[in-house]
Amino acid sequence: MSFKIGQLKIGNDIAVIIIENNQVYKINKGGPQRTLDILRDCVGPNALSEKIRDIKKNFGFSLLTSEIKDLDKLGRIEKPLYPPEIWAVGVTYKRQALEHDKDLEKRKSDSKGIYSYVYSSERAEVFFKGFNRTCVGNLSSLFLRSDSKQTMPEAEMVLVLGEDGLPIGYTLGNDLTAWDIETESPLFLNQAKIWDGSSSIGPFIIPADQIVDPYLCMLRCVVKRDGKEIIKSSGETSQLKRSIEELCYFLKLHNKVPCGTILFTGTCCVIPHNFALEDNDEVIVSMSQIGELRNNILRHKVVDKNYNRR
Ligand code: DO4
Ligand code: MG
Repeated sequence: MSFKIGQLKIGNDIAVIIIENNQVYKINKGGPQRTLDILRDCVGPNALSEKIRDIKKNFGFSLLTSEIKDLDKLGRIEKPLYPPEIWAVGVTYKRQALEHDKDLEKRKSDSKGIYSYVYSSERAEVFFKGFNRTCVGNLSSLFLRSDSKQTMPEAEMVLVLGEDGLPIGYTLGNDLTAWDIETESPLFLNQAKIWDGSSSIGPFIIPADQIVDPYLCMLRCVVKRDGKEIIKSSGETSQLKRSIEELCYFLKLHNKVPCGTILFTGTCCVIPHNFALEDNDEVIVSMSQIGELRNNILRHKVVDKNYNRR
């Protein structure tokens, strides 16, 4: 049995959905009503598949539709889970390290070479990427900061972590980055990475045992403007510099993240560094095993300054 897991809002209720081939099922009454409840206590790559099989045996599934393309007619596709914490690792792909450093040189930045340094260093770069509230799901809007003129998409494979902080599933993510803020000073990284609507995940979670080899996945990132493709980038996880266990090790080091935490693994889809997302663009992140994560782009309204500089 091979399947994906998601959440669908039907009226005021959230239902966990299981997608098998083209068919979408809902867990029957009495069963778990959130994916986070299913993930609890899961440890190891087979845990999520086994849990779903147990839930099917104990509560049963009901067919919602035999056509996955009709899913959004039945309700609103939610994030595949509401993550308690969102973390990310950065510069795990050489192309990204090189392009970032090249652009810093062009901008005559004082931070010359920092990305290549981090790419090769023993310590992985781990940064906080927010909470459930800063992250959106498939077909929801991602937001640009009003104080950034250059925000770029980052298409990434995302780990869904079990009780022991190792992956029990995978999903896709977009790690929006306010590149102009990040390049102004590395100390502005938090503002360059976290705001309301700064990341998306979805459309579904695939249990870890269904990804034959996580280092053999192809990701694509497309940006459409006025319906036309203006950016097209792709990359393979075979180019990931560090092992998945190594990334999780650095995240968990003296930092016990809760089950259901997600970890963005860095972007392999490098975007030209003069590119900036605009209002009403659409970003599509895809990987054949998981599907397509689509988000349109909106910009936050300017917030008046209610202070004077001392
Ligand atoms: O600080 C840099 C983060 C880079 C990043 O997010 C990535 O490589 O995906
Ligand atoms: Mg990233």
